[in-house]
Amino acid sequence: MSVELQERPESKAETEEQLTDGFHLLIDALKLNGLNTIYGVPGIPITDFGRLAQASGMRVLSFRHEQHAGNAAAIAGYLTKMPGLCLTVSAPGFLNGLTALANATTNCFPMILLSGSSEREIVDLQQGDYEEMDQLAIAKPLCKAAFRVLHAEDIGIAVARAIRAAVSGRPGGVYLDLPAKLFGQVMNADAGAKSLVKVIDPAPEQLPSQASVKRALDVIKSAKKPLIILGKGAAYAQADDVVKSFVEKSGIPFLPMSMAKGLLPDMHQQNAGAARSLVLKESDVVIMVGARLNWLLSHGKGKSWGEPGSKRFVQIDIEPREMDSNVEIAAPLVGDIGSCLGELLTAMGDQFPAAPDGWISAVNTKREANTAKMNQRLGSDTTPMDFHTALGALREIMQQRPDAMLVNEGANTLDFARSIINMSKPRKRLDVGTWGIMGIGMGAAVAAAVETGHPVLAVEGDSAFGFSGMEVETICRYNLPVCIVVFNNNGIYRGTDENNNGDGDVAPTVFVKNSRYDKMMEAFGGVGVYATTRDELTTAVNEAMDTGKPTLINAVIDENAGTESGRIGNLNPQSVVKK
Ligand code: ADP
Ligand code: TZD
Ligand code: MG
Repeated sequence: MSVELQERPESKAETEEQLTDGFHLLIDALKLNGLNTIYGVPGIPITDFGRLAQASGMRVLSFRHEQHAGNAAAIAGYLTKMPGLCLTVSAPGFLNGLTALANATTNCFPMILLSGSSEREIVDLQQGDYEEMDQLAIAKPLCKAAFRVLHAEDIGIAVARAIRAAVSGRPGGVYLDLPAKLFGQVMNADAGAKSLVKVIDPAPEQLPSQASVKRALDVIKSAKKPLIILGKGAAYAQADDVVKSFVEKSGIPFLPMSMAKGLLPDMHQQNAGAARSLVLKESDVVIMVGARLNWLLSHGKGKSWGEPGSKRFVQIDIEPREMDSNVEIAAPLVGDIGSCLGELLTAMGDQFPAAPDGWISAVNTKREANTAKMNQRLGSDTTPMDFHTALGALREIMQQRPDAMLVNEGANTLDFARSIINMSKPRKRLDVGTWGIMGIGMGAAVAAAVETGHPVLAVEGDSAFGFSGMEVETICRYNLPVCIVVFNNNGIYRGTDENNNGDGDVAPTVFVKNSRYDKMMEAFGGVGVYATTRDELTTAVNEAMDTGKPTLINAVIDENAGTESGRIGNLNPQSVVKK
């Protein structure tokens, strides 16, 4: 009897105790840190997590394939400076998301891949659990940091660590491993709330040393033919005013890397993009601002850079190990773009010597000549359209709609669009980035629409589009203002390759001729347009951008128009042995 009496008040207390669990703690931890959007694909063990997150007011966007959800998360990170979230199921879903995580890390975009995983005890003994895989070990070499959470009370600290790892220093991808059992773990709600961490100042300013500022300024002042190269790190930094002040106060010509286009308007008179070969070859001091001297800049050496030893580099980067990665850096400036350029501006004072006249006029002359040549080609109105006809039309549209977001992938479709379509505002151009990866298109388009609310124009090679094409259903489902233009030239680079071996197969680069990608969009209730002329293309894009309706325009492009590998044919080994 006495035992019974003692037990009763205890069990009453138990029923009154407010509880929380792993599901809710994770949602609360993310929301506490302002992370309110999840891109993912549901399934065991995270289905209920997605439902509960949505019920809690988070935006949960389901994709058809994790890679595209991951690409969306990466672009969300690039646009917001806070990690984009990608949610995947264990093993196969995790692996599908991993390409995006690795790509984000390579591009210095902050994202967190949250993946459900199977039970540690079974995985570690390799006893064949449902979707068994040692995900943490596999993720580690492909991202900036990887953590596993085994206890509900650690969720708060794990999310905090993941956020800091993603956005501090050089941004990148972070993996958070969430075993199925974690979600159902129950704990006292008050203790749970106390276990959450709101990250204070996740990406603190990083000031350069005064000595490095002085050294950089001395090098810049000594230049006769200075050049500034702006990279996507500078766009990411959101220090737009400081970048503009530095460029304009110095009067130095600048060259924007692909995704840095629009950081200063492409029409800016110091933009040396149209005189690229000249400025790379002739410059004597090159100021790198958030751009790496990787393959995209021929590693800072070789023929395109002129005489060996003719250059000195100033490099501004948040990652100290980037310095001297390919060539000697005469003046490394380690810190965030805003702080470094701010310090340089202060040190420049009011009496900063203007960039030498002869250099500026040589650059201007070259730029004007090349621009005039290009403008002539852009007026072209061929049917079937070639790249200049179709992109001439899109260039005009983008000029009239400076707030629109541009997504771009393909080979010729990418290279021509990059040089033809001017950008007027920062972080509007999203493309294949450091790896030249195909398949970012629809994920980037979804994130661009969701994160900015502006209309999105996705300019896609027909091959490039195919990598993420099924996500047109996602775009229709969420009714996003995305207009996709598929540059349909019947294949990879061009549609004219032939197979002569007699087996009846087409060549490896050729697709079904005259495909109707527009019908894919119609299948999900979007608008499909088949465009063969410049006028038809212009009308259809304008209508899509005005109405905001999900639209796919199949733009018929002359199958002879492209070249192998677009502008990077030099990287493409070709056999000289004919058999
Ligand atoms: P691009 O492809 O446009 O040339 P990269 O991706 O090669 O640009 O280079 C971007 C660089 O910017 C990286 O080296 C990265 O460390 C750096 N970076 C990123 N964010 C910042 C920042 N806030 N401040 C300074 N450097 C940054
Ligand atoms: N797979 C992945 C993931 N990334 C890649 N970059 C490639 C394959 C190889 N590749 C390119 O580099 S461009 C490209 C492929 C398949 C497609 C080019 O064809 P397209 O563009 O139709 O998209 P154009 O306009 O016909 O040149
Ligand atoms: Mg093509």
